[in-house]
Amino acid sequence: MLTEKQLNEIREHLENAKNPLFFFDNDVDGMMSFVLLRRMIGRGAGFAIKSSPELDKSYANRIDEFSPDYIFVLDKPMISQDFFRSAEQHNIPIVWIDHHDIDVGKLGDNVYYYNPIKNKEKLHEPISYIVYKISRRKQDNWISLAGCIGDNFLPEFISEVAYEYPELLKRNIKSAFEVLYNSEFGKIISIISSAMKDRTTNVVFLMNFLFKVNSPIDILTESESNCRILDRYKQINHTYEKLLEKAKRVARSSKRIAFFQYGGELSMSSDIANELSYRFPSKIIIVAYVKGNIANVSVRGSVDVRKITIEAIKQMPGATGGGHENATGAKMPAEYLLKFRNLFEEYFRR
Ligand SMILES: [Mn+2]
Repeated sequence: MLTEKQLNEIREHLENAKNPLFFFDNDVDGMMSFVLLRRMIGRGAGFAIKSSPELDKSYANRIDEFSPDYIFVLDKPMISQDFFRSAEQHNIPIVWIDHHDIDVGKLGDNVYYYNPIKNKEKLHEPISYIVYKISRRKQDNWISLAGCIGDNFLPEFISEVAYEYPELLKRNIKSAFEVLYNSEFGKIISIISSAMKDRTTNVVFLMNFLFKVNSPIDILTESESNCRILDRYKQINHTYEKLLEKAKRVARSSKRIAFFQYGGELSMSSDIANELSYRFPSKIIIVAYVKGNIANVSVRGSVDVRKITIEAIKQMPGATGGGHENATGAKMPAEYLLKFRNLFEEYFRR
């Protein structure tokens, strides 16, 4: 966690900022982090960053467009040199709050970098957790919770939210996945996530809705103000449920390794892989989304799957990948997919 001193510094930056510009990671944790700060100070525009892993120079145009006096970057591990240069030229401080374990190198005098992993206790709480400790707005605890669950993290204040909304959350929930797949509250994360994959105008609509919304129930209950968001969710969720059914059938009939491949317009491999790993905890899950001759693969397992993922991509020209011990991702020419699968089969037969 950040220290109280660091939290105070960030509060001070936020107070000083009269016209802040926010950039945040394109996921639920990133979005909720921005929403929490926006609700706290009531000003500032925000953009989800779609370039990965870096906040790239295309976003520097936003600096000219908005002439901010402060830039806040949330949940993003890297910022391009062009972006830094543009902020420096305009003399704009950058407050950068991240939780990825990465070496950012030497930063300019105008950059204030905060990362809990650099502190004594090397924890990497989601940014929406940290930002909630900054805003201290109790009424927003559920917004922070949604961001945390999106990052597979169970915060201690879940009991408060469960107490306030017993119809959405049971007491004694044991894991973030349990919230996601086994509670009404979990739907909120899927709703936000699917809305973020929508056209820009609809993402703006979502943000404006979240600036004002009073309770999680207002997200889940269909009304004039959120029907656009819920329609999108229903459409994506329909596709998701159909794919998941197929994937579950595959997982049920497979031994150690469940391999599921699909195509179509929407990439959902990490979502499907996560849910399969929750429903089949003893199996190693490989989900591949194939489009044209590229395969996007998500791997999950309760054993170390990173080692074999990295070993495998080394044998495949043009493949990239990596991640955490129990969750990895890889991108490869589709022709290697069978080889990738076979390497896992062989490795875990040993
Ligand atoms: Mn993120």
